[in-house]
Amino acid sequence: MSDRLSFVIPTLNEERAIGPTLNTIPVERLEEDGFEVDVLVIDGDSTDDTRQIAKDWGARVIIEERPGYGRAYKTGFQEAKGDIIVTGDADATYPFDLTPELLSYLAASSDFVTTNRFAQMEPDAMSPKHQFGNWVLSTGCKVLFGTGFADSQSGMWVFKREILDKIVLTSDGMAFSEEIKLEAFRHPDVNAIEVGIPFRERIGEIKLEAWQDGFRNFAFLFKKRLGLHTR
Ligand SMILES: Nc1nc2c(ncn2[C@@H]2O[C@H](COP(=O)(O)OP(=O)(O)OP(=O)(O)O)[C@@H](O)[C@H]2O)c(=O)[nH]1
Ligand SMILES: [Mg+2]
Repeated sequence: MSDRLSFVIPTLNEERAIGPTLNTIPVERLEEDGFEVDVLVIDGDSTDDTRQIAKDWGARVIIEERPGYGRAYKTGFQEAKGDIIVTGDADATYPFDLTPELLSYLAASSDFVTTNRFAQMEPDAMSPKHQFGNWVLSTGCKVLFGTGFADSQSGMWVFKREILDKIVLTSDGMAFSEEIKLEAFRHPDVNAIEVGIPFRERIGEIKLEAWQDGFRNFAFLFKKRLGLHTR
């Protein structure tokens, strides 16, 4: 396995959470394991201290003022130099401390690992409304595409960079999360799996707009199924 690892983390006004999030990346442990670690923060139009806090921590801060979660990731993936990419929100919810364990799936034979937050979710980590929305979208993925994953909206993925040459990512919004999973799971040359992780309560304000994003995500699934999505 190669030894360059890029963390790609999108931020929009996460001044309370970005520090605690970055602090959970086990940089020393990963370096001991032979990885060169590169941490990228892809900042949207933050008006708070997010960028400064990330810079002070030692992250490479890239400004992507075009709006959208998916847009931030597309820019981040272009900038990431690692042969392996690890993603997650800047809200202290995802267990970056478990990166070494997640990497072991790539060493075994997987190319793309997505995570299932329902496996070990803290009480209050996700509202019943969001859990229901996630269930609807995960079921939509199964019905429309025949692919099975439990958590279509999880934002923590660990994957080999080379898969980006095989899959097509079009969404600029929150639907990016289900799109990358659908692309990876449906590609015949990509070995994709889902594994359970702990999921913690968010620090700071959620950016997801439940009804609007939920509806857009659902519409995205139909368009993708009909081949109407565009690059
Ligand atoms: N650069 C950039 N980052 C964004 C944008 N919108 C959201 N983010 C970041 O993307 C991550 C996901 O947003 P969240 O608000 O946590 O939404 P979510 O994770 O889908 O919702 P939960 O699953 O309930 O946590 C966070 O780190 C946000 O700061 C954006 O337009 N631009
Ligand atoms: Mg989040």
